[in-house]
Amino acid sequence: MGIIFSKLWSLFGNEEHKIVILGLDNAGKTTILYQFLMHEVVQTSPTIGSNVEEVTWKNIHFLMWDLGGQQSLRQSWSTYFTNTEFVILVVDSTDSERLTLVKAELERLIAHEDLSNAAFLIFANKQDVKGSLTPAIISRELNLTALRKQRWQIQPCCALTGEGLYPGLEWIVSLIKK
Ligand SMILES: Nc1nc2c(ncn2[C@@H]2O[C@H](COP(=O)(O)OP(=O)(O)OP(=O)(O)O)[C@@H](O)[C@H]2O)c(=O)[nH]1
Ligand SMILES: [Mg+2]
Repeated sequence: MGIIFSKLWSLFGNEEHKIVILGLDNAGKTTILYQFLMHEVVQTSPTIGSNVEEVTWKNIHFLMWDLGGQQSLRQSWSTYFTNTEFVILVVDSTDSERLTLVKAELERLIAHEDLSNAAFLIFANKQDVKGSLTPAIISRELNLTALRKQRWQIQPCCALTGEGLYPGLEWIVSLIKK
């Protein structure tokens, strides 16, 4: 009965799905959040704390939390993890020097018990910049294929034009509809 009710509830589009948007500072998280919300590029400054917005797409409601990515703020990411269904990990594809740091953060995330059932969408952002790392290289450097516990997908994108963002969200929708 509970399952039937929750299926019906989600069919009528009343359910809200929690997404946390994570990644190092300057990766493009806030830019992505406001592309989803307003379909435009907003002027950002480094996020201190968080931004949260309700985004509706294809009649599915998302609660999107965008957290500040500076080193001193990453410690407090975990306070946002309860009930998180999806993690969007935003990678700056022009920042090859800090990929090992991204890998270390990802390892911390996948090991966190509150995220053990979450699915991970990795945005390889800033693909508009010439010479940016390809999704294949980022996958390899982050060792994504070793990720077995959680479902994951990597998606190239450009937050400035919005290209690639909705194919990423579509993957999330496909998991919700399963
Ligand atoms: N060229 C290019 N620049 C981008 C892209 N996405 C974001 N940026 C720029 O990258 C800078 C940082 O973007 P933010 O969205 O503020 O980054 P953030 O991940 O929220 O950073 P923190 O809040 O410090 O964690 C801004 O100048 C954006 O305009 C992109 O796809 N391509
Ligand atoms: Mg930000």
